Amino acid sequence: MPGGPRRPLPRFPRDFLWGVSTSAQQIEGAVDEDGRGRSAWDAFTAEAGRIKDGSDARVATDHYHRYREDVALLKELGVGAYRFSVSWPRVVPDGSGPVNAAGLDFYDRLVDELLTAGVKPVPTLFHWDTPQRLEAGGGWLRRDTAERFAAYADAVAARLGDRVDRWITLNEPAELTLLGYGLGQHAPGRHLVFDALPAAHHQLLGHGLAVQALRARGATDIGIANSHGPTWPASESEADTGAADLYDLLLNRLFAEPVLLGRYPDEELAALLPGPVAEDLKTISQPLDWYGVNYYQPTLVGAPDPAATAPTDFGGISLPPELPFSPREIKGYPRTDFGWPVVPEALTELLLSFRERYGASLPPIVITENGCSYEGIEDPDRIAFHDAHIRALHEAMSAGVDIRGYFVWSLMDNFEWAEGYARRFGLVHVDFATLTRTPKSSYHWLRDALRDQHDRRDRARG
Ligand code: GBH
Repeated sequence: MPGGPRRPLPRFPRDFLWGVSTSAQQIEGAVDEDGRGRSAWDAFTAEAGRIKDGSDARVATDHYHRYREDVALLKELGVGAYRFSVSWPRVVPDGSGPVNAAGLDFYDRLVDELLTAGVKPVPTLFHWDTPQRLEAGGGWLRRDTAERFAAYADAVAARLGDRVDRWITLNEPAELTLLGYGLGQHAPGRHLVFDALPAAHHQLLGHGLAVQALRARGATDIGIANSHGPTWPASESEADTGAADLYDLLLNRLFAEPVLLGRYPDEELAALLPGPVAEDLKTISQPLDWYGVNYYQPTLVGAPDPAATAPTDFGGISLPPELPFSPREIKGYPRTDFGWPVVPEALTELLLSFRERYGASLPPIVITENGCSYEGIEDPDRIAFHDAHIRALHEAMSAGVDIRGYFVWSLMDNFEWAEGYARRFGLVHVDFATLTRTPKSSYHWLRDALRDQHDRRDRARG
């Protein structure tokens, strides 16, 4: 496909929302400016050996100072929406207590700049940057963090709610629970394995309380961004299908079902969770206006090797041998530079399975992230990746799944968490020495594809 002529994308509905995504900790930099408090990631990156290239996010892409240039790139790209995240410690430096007006000023300027450019702002209230003050006291392992999160959500909505109508509460609570509290690969670097589960419940509770806070401020268009992918059993054996079911339960159903169905997928598991869980589930399951899915790849899962004693590397993540499942390499598909398999048809499979699993309880879906890491400003593989995934999504729509938007991760290369700056997911290249932005071929491809959607629509209207 790279290099050759490309078939035009299928036609999408007029109001289908095309966008790109970023997150505060990954792009903003300016971590000490205008009264921002420290985040758990600031603390984590300061610990030796946590980040593969030894880097930190003190400057990142310097978006805090260069947001005008970045909004100009969004405008030229022609996307209808921009998903960014608000930094909790920038707005409430200690996580609770006084609101930092200067921190809110930044998002105020950003939102105005976006609206002037004709791009819809879609803020995410939390993308993993817990205020360090709260983290030091236990972070999401504590119930009151959920209440503090809702108070922060209220402060953001009070300031931006006159111009923002679409909100996202949380980004991928599954990843923060697993990687941050379970396996210690992300901030806060805790290695609690199954004792990390309270962090999942408290994030979900925080989501529900934030929905209430946003609605009380008049918001009418609220979703969550959960990470999901199909789980494939390594074989038909009982051991492998059992391990795959457990993986699916922990990474997919544990986060979808409380939100969509108002229950946990497993009673034994629910019994491990702290607090008045049944009561909390009512808060967690308030109807959403849409459901955000971050999709990257399917996972092939088998039973653990009983002889294994050393951790195994899996897509950059080190998995301890004591886990009751073991992800396996998916063969027969191309891979990104990160080593992740490229399986667009698994996106169709995922979307169809969501409709099957959740039926009438499923609100319209928005793909809030999909992306890949490749080197280079000439990036035909990234073009092929998005082209194929957009077609896969369209296929699910043709089969009747209600999907309302597609957001590319990411607008620009950025701080890729434990990988540092080594993995590049951007449509725009960032030279981290000079902070120069250069649109990649994929940026031009998406711009042309979006123009083509508009042109065909205009022609159709005659
Ligand atoms: C997202 O998480 C984050 O929201 C975003 O901040 C981040 O920058 C972006 O993705 C890119 O990483 O070994 O082949 O099974 C992504 C969640 C979970 C996706 C682990 C990849 C493992 C790949 N990721 N998964 S594989």
